[in-house]
Amino acid sequence: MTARILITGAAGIVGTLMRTRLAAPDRTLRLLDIAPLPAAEDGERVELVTASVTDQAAMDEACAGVDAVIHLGGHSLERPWAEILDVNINGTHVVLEAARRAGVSRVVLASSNHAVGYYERSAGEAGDYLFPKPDTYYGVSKVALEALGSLYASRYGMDVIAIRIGSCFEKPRDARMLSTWLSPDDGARLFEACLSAPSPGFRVVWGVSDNTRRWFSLAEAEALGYKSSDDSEVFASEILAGGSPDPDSPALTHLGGVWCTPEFDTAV
Ligand code: 15L
Repeated sequence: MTARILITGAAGIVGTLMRTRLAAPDRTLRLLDIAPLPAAEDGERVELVTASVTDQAAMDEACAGVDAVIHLGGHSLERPWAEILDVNINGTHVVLEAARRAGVSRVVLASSNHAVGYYERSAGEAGDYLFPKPDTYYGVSKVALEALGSLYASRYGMDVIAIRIGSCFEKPRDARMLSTWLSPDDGARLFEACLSAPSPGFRVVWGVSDNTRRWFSLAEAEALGYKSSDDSEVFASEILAGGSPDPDSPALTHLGGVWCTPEFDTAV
């Protein structure tokens, strides 16, 4: 059991979903975000840190005494290049560097399906380690995050696992998410596997539940010890109540869905 874990971006959607799910009696979660975090509940073993992932001194301090880092911090949607470069790309470097300096040998990085969003669905199941094909600047930042993770694993012998998360929400929100959904409980199972797999070195795994309509491979995640228990199909009738969408609609032709459409061209 990993005793003390630093979670960056802990006030975000995934961070909030993981806060209770990664809690354990013999574990302390150090929750870090630039945004306000809800106060600790009675008996909750958390430490709250207000800091930016771009602040090296603050991140050095936040990494002191932790056994592992789960890096969820950064913009979770498309943003202008300067913001992506600063917060997502530079921020990931700052976090990895802080972990290295503090002697934290295991880091789990939140990558995204948008690192490979321009792959067409017609190519079949998306395998592990698919060569990058980002759909946005945000997707580029996730490719950079994976590259930085690889560098820190190769150069410093750290264990770094990048999870290409599909769509991690309480429930799937649309037809595409019937394929890309990572249930919060499966998300916690996957993070636990990433924290405890013996000497994984550098890995890239898909973060997805075992959905009936799944687009992504489970092989590499399962090799780390992950076993999904959820399937979005239980939400299918509710989501598709208004009818099934055209499989040729932009939301369904590429892994990244509508992120591949011109509306997401924020080239500034
Ligand atoms: C992501 O990477 C986003 O952070 C999240 O908000 C969702 O849009 C998700 O991908 C997705 O593709 O559904």
